[in-house]
Amino acid sequence: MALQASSFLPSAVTVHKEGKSSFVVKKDSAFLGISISDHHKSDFSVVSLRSKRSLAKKSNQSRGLTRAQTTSITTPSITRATTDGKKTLRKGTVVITGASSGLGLATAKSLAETGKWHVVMACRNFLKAEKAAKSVGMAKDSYTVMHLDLASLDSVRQFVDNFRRSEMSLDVLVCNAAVYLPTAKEPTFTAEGFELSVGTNHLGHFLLARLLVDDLKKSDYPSKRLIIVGSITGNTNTLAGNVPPKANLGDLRGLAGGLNGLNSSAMIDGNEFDGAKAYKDSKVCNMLMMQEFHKRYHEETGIAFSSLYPGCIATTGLFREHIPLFRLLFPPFQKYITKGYVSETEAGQRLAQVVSDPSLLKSGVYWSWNKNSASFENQLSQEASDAEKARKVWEISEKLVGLA
Ligand code: NDP
Ligand code: PMR
Repeated sequence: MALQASSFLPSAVTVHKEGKSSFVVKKDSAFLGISISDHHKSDFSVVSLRSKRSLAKKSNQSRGLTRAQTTSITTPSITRATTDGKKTLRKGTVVITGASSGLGLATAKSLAETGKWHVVMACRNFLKAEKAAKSVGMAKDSYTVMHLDLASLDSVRQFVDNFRRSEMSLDVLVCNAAVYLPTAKEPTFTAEGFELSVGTNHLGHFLLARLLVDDLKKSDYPSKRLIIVGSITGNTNTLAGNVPPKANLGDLRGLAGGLNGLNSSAMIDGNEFDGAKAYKDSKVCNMLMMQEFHKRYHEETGIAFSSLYPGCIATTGLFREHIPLFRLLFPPFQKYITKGYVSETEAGQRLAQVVSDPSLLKSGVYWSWNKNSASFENQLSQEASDAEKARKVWEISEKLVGLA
């Protein structure tokens, strides 16, 4: 039976025109968890979070949060001889953040079963990741779980140290992990005091990628890649990207202020906190950073930088914080009405393609897939392809994560 779009709209929905936005819905009771706010201008500056950071560091250490598995797997030379004397490419090593569920897990499985990849599952919950790998039947020697909590910059640095100590080569890095907090009324924060969605999805990955780009450079693998997962909902040149609250980084005053919710807003644009918007803004940052990496590093290093929209994987843990009604109706809505739905397995195959397919080696590209599941280079929205904004986000982020 076909589902009607109107059946998803709860009674609290008020549909009206306000400026450029087409409709508004009350936040807590809605299937569409949305809100709209104004843009106020004020002075801003990058705040020093050092004391907060060192406090967070001490408390993390005392709680033993930087647990990590180390491994003695070393990288063999670039080719290996087969029994018939032919030389084939050695196994590549791919690090995937958030590989304990959803897209990350499906990608890890897809790559591991080719026998051509060793997957480093960079996860905040060691046991969950280990169980997840087993549950999808990944062979024991096809993966290594290493602890990474992107909501702590100390943990990111610790992960990089542990990875380097393992002496594995880094051939591909996939920045996949994310949190989505659409029903949160108040912001929550990372160990360093950044709003959690942008802090995890953007800043944690930014530090990780900035540090690991040196390791990618050193790899002798012929097609080195750094992939940052983006999304349609961060692109306002699409229908999905026009569902309020829309992504909008504004003039970056909140980001410049440190997203701490104290002396600055928790939102990048400096406005009132909105969890759904914070996620979409973080995806814009992800797509902008991919382009800035491309600009700064591609020519010199040959690394291919790319982003993608894997399709609407409506069944993943990403929606765990959403209201039960949303979680119930979202998959059929995407399957039968928007037809944007893809299974976790299929989305995993798509991301695996971006990791290893020779035809998807172009750098600076945002990949999408059409109805026949063929990949194509997609257009980003104006904001998500704004080179000047990318440069500013990069520079502010460098300061926030302690790289500048
Ligand atoms: P899931 O919730 O299933 O996966 C997210 C992963 O991120 C989990 O493994 C989670 O770990 C991990 N994670 C969250 N916070 C942290 C942290 N602080 N440190 C380390 N890992 C963390 O969601 P999806 O698979 O759907 O999302 C994967 C990517 O796909 C995201 O980047 C998302 O934006 C993107 N995407 C998803 C779409 C969809 O329709 N689902 C559409 C477009 C893009 P844990 O298991 O411990 O919770
Ligand atoms: Mg959206 C072609 C239409 C399309 C697609 C591909 C998506 C993908 N969505 C579409 C349309 C619509 N959505 C429409 C018309 C509505 C209004 C009824 C709608 C609503 C909606 C909500 C409330 N959609 C959502 C939400 C979420 O909470 C999800 C979100 O924004 O998370 C940030 C979401 C999504 N829709 C998508 C995709 C891929 C999502 C998951 C978000 C992501 O990971 O970026």
